[in-house]
Amino acid sequence: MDYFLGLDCSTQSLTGILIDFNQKKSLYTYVINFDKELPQYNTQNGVYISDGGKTVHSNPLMWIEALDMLLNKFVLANIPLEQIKAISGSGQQHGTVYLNKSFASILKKLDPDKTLVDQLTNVFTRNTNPVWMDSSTNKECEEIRNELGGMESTIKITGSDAFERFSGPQIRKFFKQNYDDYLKTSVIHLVSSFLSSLLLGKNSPIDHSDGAGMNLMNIATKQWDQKALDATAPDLMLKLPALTSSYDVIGKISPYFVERYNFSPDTILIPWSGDNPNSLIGIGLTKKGRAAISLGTSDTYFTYLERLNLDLSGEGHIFGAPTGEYMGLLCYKNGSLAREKIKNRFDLTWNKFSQILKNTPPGNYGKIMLPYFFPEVVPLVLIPEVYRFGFSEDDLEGNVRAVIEAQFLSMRLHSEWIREEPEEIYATGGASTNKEIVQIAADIFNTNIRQFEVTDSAALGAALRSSKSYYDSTNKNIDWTELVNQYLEMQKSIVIKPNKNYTELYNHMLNLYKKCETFVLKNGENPEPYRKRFIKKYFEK
Ligand code: ADP
Ligand code: XUL
Repeated sequence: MDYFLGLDCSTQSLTGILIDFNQKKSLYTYVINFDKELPQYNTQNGVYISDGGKTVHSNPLMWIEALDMLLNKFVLANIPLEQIKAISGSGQQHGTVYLNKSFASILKKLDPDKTLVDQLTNVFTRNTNPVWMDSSTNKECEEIRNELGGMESTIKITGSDAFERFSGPQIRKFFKQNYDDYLKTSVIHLVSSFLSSLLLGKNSPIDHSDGAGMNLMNIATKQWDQKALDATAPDLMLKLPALTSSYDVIGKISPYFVERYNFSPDTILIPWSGDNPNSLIGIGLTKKGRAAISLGTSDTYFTYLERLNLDLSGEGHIFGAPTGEYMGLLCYKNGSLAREKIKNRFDLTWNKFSQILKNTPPGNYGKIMLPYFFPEVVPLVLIPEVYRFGFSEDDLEGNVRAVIEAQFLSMRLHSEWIREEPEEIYATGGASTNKEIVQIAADIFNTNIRQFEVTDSAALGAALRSSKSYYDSTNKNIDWTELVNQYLEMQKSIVIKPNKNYTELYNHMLNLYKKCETFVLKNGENPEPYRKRFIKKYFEK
């Protein structure tokens, strides 16, 4: 039996998917929701938000406890963990975990009679740690960018401009504000490499794909970049784990898991990676011509890239692809949580929300929203504020349609640099199950959107990555595209087609949206006359 396990520690939950590669199906999936199942940590949507929304942290002990809980669920469900050949995982990107020197020695001698959380309480030099939603490091970004010779040069070195949520600026802030604790830190992990270390029983390397989201790795050589490290914090090289390919075998599972959960001691481990790189594999983007939208806590738009293609305008990112090449990505902070703000404001269910989308017209009578409920990454908005053109915050139907149209108009507008007009866009993440939302995306992009039954593409991608490395290690080489196609072709999917009647309307609305954005963020001309013409053309017949 060729069983593989993929884990995914995302913003709001920890998911485990066990797949049977021979039968090409997922045998068991379990999700631990942090707020609901670990209420003692008092998180909201998996995080702690303070400082007017700028500082966003999570709790690494909560993730550790979730891992114990998840594996217990697998045991209770009589899942034959001893049959698993290989494991990999996925973590929300950019978040950093700060550990003291006891971490490695404690991992080496974990007692299988005790929980992980009981043994790892004192290994941190920071009790809570910044995650991708944090935008409190604007100053540090500026300092790093200047030190590296400006935005273009920062992008050329690290694959992205210096971004508030990226690990380097976050590490710099910690070094500046908590110097003593920085000195006590012997290793700084990403969420992915931190959890990977638990399974491995020692410090795990960081994989090239997730490492690219730190502003510390040289995007061309895939090594730590000494200039970027020096621009960030002193002696940082000594505190960072090694870098490795996403598909390397990094070792075998630690005896703790063998004894406590009955894993086979031969289970091999593949480095964990970021959720977006894992999703790239989980929905099968292993060659050119397709793009994906992931509608999770964050919304992302991403695509596989055969070669390095930098966005010198500074909005997009280049990460590694787990296949060894690259991926281009745009990230929106105002994803599901922004949609939920409107849903909760009017006390709706998702069903009712969808009904409203169905019953309101594309173009929304010219009502435009700039949905910055939280600080935004694309375009950069540090102080959250929602702007409405032509309607009020009490307009139920107007708000529901406006938030969804705004999200996809913005995505279409800002993804031009990587778009290459995909033949099809694949959708994944929690909100991709919502047909009405996906229909609006298809109409705005004027492209077919494929919706999969499996929405946990990050966990599935991790499981598929582990299968690829396992087969490589047994000399049963299967090419990446063949491997993902073999598995994914067996999964159910439906295609949502764009309604061509709205192509022209959305082309106009895209310009209108751009004018509204430029007006608010760059002191552009007042969009009102253009908006009036739009209304006249489409709604006053
Ligand atoms: P993450 O992996 O980032 O934690 P998920 O991909 O699991 O997030 O997505 C979780 C989100 O999916 C929830 O916050 C919720 O808003 C959204 N969601 C779930 N069901 C629906 C639905 N039917 N329509 C729209 N959004 C939904
Ligand atoms: C990507 C990003 C988010 C996180 C959480 O750059 O910040 O997508 O990975 O999902």
